[in-house]
Amino acid sequence: MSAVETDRQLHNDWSLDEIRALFALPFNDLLFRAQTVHRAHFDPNQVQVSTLLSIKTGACAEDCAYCSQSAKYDTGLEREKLLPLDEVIEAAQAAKSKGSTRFCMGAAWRNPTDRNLDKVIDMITAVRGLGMETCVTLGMLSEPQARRLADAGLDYYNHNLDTSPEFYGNVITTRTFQDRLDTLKSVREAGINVCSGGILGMGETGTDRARMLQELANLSPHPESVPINMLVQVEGTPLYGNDRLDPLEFVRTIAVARILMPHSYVRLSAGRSEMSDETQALCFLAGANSIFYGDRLLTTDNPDADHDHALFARLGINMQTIELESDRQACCGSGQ
Ligand code: SAM
Ligand code: DTB
Ligand code: SF4
Repeated sequence: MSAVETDRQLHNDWSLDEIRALFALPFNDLLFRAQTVHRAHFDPNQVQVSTLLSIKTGACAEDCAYCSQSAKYDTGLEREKLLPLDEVIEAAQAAKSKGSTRFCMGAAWRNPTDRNLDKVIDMITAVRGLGMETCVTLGMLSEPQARRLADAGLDYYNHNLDTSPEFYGNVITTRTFQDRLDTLKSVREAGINVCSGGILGMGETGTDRARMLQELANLSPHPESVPINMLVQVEGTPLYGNDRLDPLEFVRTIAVARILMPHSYVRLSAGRSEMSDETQALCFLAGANSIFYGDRLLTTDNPDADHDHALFARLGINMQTIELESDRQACCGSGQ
């Protein structure tokens, strides 16, 4: 594929048929194409690493059928109030000392109150002060709240579409797909980088996976970061005991995301603890270039740092250090 052909693909009007045609390619053809797109825009042997911390855990009013933190399901999870600032700083320092460049703070809220937001802003300021990038995921945001986070210097806001608009009602009934798009719009308009993706393995069809990617890829501009999660089945949630998704279908979804959103970081997110090293290697070949790093996600396990170091060494992958905007422009142009 020529560079011109690769660049022509940076658009926001992908049709479902085009996306389904990508999914239908022979596996090797799809991975070759994804890797070609990946190499045109990124160092293929570099992976960005982010560390998660749950800053407020459990007792959430929403009914997301995958989630350990919904008050609607008995998952045995211990609830925790908003963490004190010093505990957050300590966790961020530990993540930084292990090589993480971005610290992502997640709260089990439907939406933050303005008082909660004051406290989260103190956390953002402190973590930035350590020289790390910041990301928060706090649920729905109003426009003024998004502007306050932008003023605090927040780098990324994570808010996932989770699945296709058609399958969405099977997973969440307490907020709509449109609510999610509205939050993403507020985040984008405030000038914060958008992190948005979804979950696979919830019982959705292949068409649902294609539709979810279509919704993400037709956001303009594309989300800077696209987390693709494999469902972590949590006992007590409605999705516990679902049939598992074929790992190769997960790899295909990563590859299609890479082709549709060539400049975005595609994150191999939740589910790595239950994935073989070989499946993860295929995800990197398919164009994933970011992971959550550290032995905990929000409430569930993630591979420990030693395991990830060993895997990266076997694959010859480097962990990305914080990239300066001037380097990015020199390497890859200004993006979209
Ligand atoms: N409460 C906020 C919200 O939902 O917007 C932020 C935290 S929430 C845990 C962030 C995202 O994590 C969800 O949108 C979902 O995509 C992902 N997630 C949560 N539980 C998961 C699970 N069991 N398996 C895979 N992904 C999960
Ligand atoms: C995302 O897409 N995945 C992360 C992050 N954004 C906030 C969360 C994964 C959570 C997995 C289940 C848990 O640990 O509770
Ligand atoms: Fe609450 Fe977020 Fe879990 Fe949904 S995903 S139940 S909003 S913490």
